[in-house]
Amino acid sequence: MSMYQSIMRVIPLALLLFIFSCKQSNEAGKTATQTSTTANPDKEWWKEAVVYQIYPRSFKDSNGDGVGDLKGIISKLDYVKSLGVDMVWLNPIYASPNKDNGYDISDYQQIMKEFGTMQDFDTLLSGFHQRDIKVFMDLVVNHCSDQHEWFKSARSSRQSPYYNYFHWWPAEKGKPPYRWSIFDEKGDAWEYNKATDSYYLHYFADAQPDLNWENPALRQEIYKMMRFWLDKGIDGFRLDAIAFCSKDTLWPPLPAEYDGNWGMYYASGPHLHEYMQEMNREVLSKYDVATVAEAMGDVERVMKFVDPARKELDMAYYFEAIDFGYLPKEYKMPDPKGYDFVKWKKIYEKWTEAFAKTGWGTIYLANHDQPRMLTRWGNDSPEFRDASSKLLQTFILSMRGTAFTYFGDEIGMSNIKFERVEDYNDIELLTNYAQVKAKGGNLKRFLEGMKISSRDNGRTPMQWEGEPGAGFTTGKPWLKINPNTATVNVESQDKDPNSILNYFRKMTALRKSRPELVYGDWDLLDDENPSVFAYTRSLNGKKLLVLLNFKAEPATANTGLDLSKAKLLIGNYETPSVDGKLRAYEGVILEL
Ligand code: TEU
Ligand code: CA
Repeated sequence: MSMYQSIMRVIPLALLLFIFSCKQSNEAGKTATQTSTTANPDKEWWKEAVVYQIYPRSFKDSNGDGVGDLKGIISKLDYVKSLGVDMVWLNPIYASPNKDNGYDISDYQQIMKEFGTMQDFDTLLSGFHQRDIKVFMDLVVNHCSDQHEWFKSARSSRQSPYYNYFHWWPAEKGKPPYRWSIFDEKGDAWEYNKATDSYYLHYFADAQPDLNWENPALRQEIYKMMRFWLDKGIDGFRLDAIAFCSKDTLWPPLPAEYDGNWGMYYASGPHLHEYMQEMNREVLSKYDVATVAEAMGDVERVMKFVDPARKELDMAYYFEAIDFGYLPKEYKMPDPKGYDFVKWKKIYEKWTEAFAKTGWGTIYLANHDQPRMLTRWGNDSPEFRDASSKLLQTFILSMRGTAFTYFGDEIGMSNIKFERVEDYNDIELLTNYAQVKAKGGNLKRFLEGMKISSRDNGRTPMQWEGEPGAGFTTGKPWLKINPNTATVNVESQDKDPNSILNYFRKMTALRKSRPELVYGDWDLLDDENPSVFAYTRSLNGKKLLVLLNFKAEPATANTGLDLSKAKLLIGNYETPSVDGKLRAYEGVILEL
């Protein structure tokens, strides 16, 4: 059959489906008006997708050098498929000196040597596609590496054609106006460069010079590079730190109103959204792909990226919930009193309602910048590892927004909790450690806090098997493996029908089979309950009730709903509760 013939066969079917789905969503519209979050979004594959994030350095090492690689991922394609996920987000795999593990790119069109070759990449991409799994790449274009050819040339002379690919402050004008840096020991985002007698800007480490988006030639280079990957057939991008890309190049003094919250100022660049619209017009709109923005900022700022009328990006992830519960003005220091659960729920309520009106959000409890979700939001003691891991999965996969799962969370991996600073690799941790040290601060207290919050907790290698190399490597792993791999690993959980892993698989299947969990209205119930997160998901006259006890003591959900005829869809205990009385970390989804 020719391409033309097969298209002609598919069109009538597609039309029928289209008419049917319009009818359905009209009906959805009718029920939706009864509730506060009027959810009647257009259907899109990326709204329905369950995303699995792979940190390639830590997933699977194929050649014994202790570093995960593309061939390693290729050997686990069937495993990824078995999870029931639809999309994979790969952290950066481009050439990089790895000052920030791939977030410092020296060549956007080459694969990092340790990870493999472009041929490996092509095999990986087609392997995922054969299994109906889409692939998102990380697009890191707020900055590159100081080893990128552009920067090497730029820093050699003010006459370099690449000089204006970066931001410079000429030394003859004196010291540059203060800019805060996230990964700089002195906290200073300007670094002096002798050959040009000028300072370059780096919001992150000095090895990560910021690219000058105000320069149209630079933007065209980026678009060209994006087309290179899109033409290979990738399915979308996660846009790293994208909110920071536009800068006010008059470099006014940092506005006092943002004191201590410079990130919010950085996320307010004057031409940010013009650039997003240009990128959409010139690149993204020409492909059937989706995007997710790492969007710093408040609701108003974040919505601008995803309001479909603006034609920018598709989904955003926000930070307010994930950064909750730390002491103010300190780097990720957990509040010893714990976090205010009722307030945390209200943060989700605020964002979920905002995304019900405009655009589309994401739900995640961990990623490569976060500790393990089990330790931070659940309970990693042996007694509660199982129940609380399953509880958190139930949460992610029943909230409204595209669900993101971080590799290893499907088996309940937990923080490694390093004792010594020498065990850490992460530039963010090492920078903050140096800052505390320089100020004569309490290093012991700092390291205690980091056992809960540091990024390396989420970067230890995947636990495939019980033996010391965890089935991850036959060599010395680049970051220590959590010794609990002896009991927490894929091999043993795969065989156990009641394992965390198999619960995850049931949960992804449930999300697929119940459109309420994707498109349904979301309503928070029993708002002030200090233990239970309770909400409904309703669509087309059907209503699901999700009850999640986030605490180690039993708790009762007072939703006011009649549960007498409730039907159990899933629960994380062997005999799940159907009456609203929940055991420690118990979670259930009921159909009303
Ligand atoms: O993170 C952006 C960012 O602003 C980080 O400061 C992040 O919020 C922080 O690490 C949380 O602890 C992105 C990437 O996700 C991160 O891995 C990179 O290090 C960073 O950009 C620089 O590229
Ligand atoms: Ca390797």
